[in-house]
Amino acid sequence: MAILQEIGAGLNARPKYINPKYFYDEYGSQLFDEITRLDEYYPTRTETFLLERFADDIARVAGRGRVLLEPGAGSCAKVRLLLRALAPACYVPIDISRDYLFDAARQLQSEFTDIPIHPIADDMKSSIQLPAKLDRVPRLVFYPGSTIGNYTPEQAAEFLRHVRQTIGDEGGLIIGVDLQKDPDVLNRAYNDAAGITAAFNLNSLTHINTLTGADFDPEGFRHVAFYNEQDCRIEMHLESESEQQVAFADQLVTIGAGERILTEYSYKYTLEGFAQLAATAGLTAKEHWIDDNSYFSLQYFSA
Ligand code: AVI
Repeated sequence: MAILQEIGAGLNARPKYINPKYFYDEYGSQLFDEITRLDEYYPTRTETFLLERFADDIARVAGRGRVLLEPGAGSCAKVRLLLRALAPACYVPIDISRDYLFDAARQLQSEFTDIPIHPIADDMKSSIQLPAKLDRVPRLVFYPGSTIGNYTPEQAAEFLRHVRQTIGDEGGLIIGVDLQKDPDVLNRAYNDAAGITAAFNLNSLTHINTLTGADFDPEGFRHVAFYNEQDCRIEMHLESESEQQVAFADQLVTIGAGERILTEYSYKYTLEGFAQLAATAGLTAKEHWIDDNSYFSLQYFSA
């Protein structure tokens, strides 16, 4: 079973790791929602402000009447702030959670009756098949939330290459990218006083227990998050309080006292650094929008 193999490989690696996708069962998604409303967690609030404030300018630069594709669209929340301004020929939200995606798309369609919405349940790795009449309409990819920050730079470059392939020679990309800043601001954002991020991190163990029948005891672990200044990334780990053995699949995994399981990277970029990365994928930086604190950016790239 692929999932047992994937998680098992991480638990047997040195250092141990768990893929951040395991944060997101139903409870984890609720916790993430709570994170986005925390005082300390500036990214969502700041990006929302930028989308509201600059929607018309973004549409002027990125172009109206395009086919708008959103990988990992989920609840399609942020695109609402751009749809009127962009007036796309068609909006194509893409997500692997089929039921959730189709519900969100149906709701959106009832609010934006004049914009055709064509949800696709996929992981964005395969090529996108659209109605033939849209073949010649330039494509625009929308990738908000600094989700790109959760990829290593190599994975990010691979994703951007895929975007470049998807949009062809006439297309563009609007992307939300979190910026490098005072490490205190970053450390606070991932170590909130209410402990929501800690609960979110620990929930990956409960989720893995449910999926695989493992017997992780979340109380035996502590949330650790810090900004690694050298690599310009937040690292989240789960640190074992004591030496313990966890039953996983047909093995017993030993986790030493103080040993950490890596659960997430969240890379922070400079505008120049991200433009360079995108250039390796054949994307050209055209415009960006940032808040007064220079905390977060929306960036537009063309093919
Ligand atoms: C989803 N992603 C952009 C979030 C981030 O900030 O890297 C996930 C997150 N992890 C802890 N808090 C939020």
